[in-house]
Amino acid sequence: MDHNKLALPVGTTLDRFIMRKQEDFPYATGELSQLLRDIALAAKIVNREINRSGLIDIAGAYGSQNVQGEDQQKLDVIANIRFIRALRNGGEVCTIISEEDDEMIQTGNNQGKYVVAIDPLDGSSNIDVNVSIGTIFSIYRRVSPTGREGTAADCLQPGTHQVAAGYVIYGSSTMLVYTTGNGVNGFTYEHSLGEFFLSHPDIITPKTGSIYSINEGSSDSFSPGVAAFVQHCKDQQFSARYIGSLVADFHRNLLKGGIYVYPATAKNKSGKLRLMYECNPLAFIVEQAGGKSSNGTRRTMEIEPKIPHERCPFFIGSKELVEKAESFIAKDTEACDHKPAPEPTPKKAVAAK
Ligand code: AHM
Ligand code: MG
Repeated sequence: MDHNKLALPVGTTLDRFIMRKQEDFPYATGELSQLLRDIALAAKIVNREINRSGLIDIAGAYGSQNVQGEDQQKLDVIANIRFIRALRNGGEVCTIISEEDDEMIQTGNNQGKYVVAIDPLDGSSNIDVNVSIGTIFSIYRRVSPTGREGTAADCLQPGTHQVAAGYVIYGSSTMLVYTTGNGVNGFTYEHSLGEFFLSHPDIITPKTGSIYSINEGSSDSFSPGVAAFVQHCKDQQFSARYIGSLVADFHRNLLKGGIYVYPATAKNKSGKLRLMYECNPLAFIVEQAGGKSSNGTRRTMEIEPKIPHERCPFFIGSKELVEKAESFIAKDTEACDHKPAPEPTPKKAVAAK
């Protein structure tokens, strides 16, 4: 009897995977590895809180608004506390910027080499209705000298400077997906063992796809380029899939092929999503998986951030689809450039006295 069949191996845990990867870099100090483990620990705790949110009084509105004037859910606040606490206790991070906080958060670990940008719970308006939600994070090496608090320059680096990024999706199963710039790997949480196990090694996103994800409720205020791209998706008989929870929409498209778009609209003139907490980390992941991310005209990760809560239009997913969207936008821009300038309005004749 083959004993292995009686007890199948459980697979590679996230901890072991991180350790093995660290061994590839002989001079690595282990701090980044520890930081990723801190994030995974907080994710487990947040996962627990989310799972019991229907049973105890932590679903629903907290009664306050975040810095961007959006209603905070209780779980938004809880997730923010959990991640900040884990990062502070870990000691590797000097400064955090969070979608939920107005100001930079100094952890007191002035020797910490890293800064973290985090959206602790994205799509949280979906909590009450059992729709998948997520955490999105981005890790940068500080640029200021250690031994003092992190600075705005540490926190406002372009996405190309990320050393790691990832997300956690709290869905029908809970997964952590991350990159350190050497491919993308996904881990599924095994509740009974309390561990993330490698389930999606070396994720590669399809070059193209037939899913488009955009909130068409705002179509009246799409630019002509975006409207033409959406029409193109319909002409190709693509499937429209939009949950309204970025991590869930992104994760599906990453695995199946497709495009997620949050363009500029009348309500959100620069788009709704935040460059530092949502766009850059997912852009790093999608590029590492062979996909593409853009603001419609420019690579997301090359945008120089000016403020932590900066927003930008977002086109992300399969390379060919993002390029297609960009080409519709470029045609529209060209058409605008070639339109004759409007005739100046004639000045009213001043009545002679
Ligand atoms: P949040 O950070 O306040 O949760 O908002 C971000 C969410 C994304 O998860 C989602 O894709 C988008 O907002 C949905 O916005 P809309 O309802 O305008 O389509
Ligand atoms: Mg968010």
